[in-house]
Amino acid sequence: MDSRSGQSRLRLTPEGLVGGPAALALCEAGGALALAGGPLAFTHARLTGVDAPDHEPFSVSDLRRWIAREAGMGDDGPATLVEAVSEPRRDFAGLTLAGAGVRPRLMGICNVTPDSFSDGGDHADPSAAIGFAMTLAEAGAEIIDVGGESTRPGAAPVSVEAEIDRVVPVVAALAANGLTVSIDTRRAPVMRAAVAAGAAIINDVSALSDDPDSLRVAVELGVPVILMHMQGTPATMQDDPQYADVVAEVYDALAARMSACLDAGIPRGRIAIDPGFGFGKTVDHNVALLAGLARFHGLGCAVAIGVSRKSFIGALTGVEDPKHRLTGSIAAALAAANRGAQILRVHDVAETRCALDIWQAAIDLAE
Ligand code: 7PJ
Repeated sequence: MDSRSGQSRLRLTPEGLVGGPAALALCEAGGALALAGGPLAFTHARLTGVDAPDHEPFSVSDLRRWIAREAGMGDDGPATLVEAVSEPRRDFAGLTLAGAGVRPRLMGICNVTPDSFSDGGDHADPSAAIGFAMTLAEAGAEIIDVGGESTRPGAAPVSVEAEIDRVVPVVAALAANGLTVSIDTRRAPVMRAAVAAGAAIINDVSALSDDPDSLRVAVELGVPVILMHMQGTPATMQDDPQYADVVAEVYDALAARMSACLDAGIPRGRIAIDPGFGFGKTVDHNVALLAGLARFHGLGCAVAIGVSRKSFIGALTGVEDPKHRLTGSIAAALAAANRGAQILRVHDVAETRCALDIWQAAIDLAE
């Protein structure tokens, strides 16, 4: 099995993350390895899994020695895993994701729904949604994520036709204005209609598994995909989510979806993964995923996250109204940036961009 598709039993969590000139100097001196091609690098790694040696955490020099010792293991060995964590990510829908001076890309949320959990009904008609999305782009969103179906528990079902009618005029107008649009849908006919209207990315909260046609259609459409993890279905996913080890299980589930995509013909460079905050997860599960986010770079592709205004932010901060969860959402976005996430899906684009401006300035100046 190819450990880069995550099927190996080895897991590596980068630790000792540094950025900016310090990262470059440490990489040059051999004391750090680039994380997904930078801008961050890691000086240590925690290894888990049955094949992992028992002394940890490893320094990068320890890792090199171990790689040399296990050189015969082929794709199941540490060399392949370390390369997956470290090698530069490809451009995603024309966006550079790796290298010195690069920072996480902002994906602004534009729900064309009457009932999404934090902005339902705010811009349910196409012209309001188009105007809103244009303001997101001006504020710094490099991707606009257009969705026509609420996945919140208890949301009213929407027909495929209604979903297409909601999203297509918005996608078409935004694409005609030169914006990079992702279509947030689980349905193959919506993917097809949205890409025909100019969408450049498919963002599927079921990781191309809900609709039996979706994987085939995504291959045929040839656009990049975001594979998000969900336990259960939107209607019941929050009833009693269970994991023995949430980071390992979400990683394995995403690795399996990634293998399915690779086998079907979607190249790794056209895939991003997303642990799916709030989708069949308790507060503790979400926190563990945020803390352990760096491990997902072992899948060898871009990491996207959506934490904006979610209920675990409300639970951790005591802020009940989703629209008032900005501060917690920004802190969570920065925590993800500090772990090398390349795409941040957010409601509050202008505010998150300001936070990233400071994050980047602090990193680039760090000695
Ligand atoms: C996510 C999403 C997420 C990705 C939604 C909400 C619920 N797509 N679509 N990641 N969440 N990739 O906006 O809170 O976390 S819908």
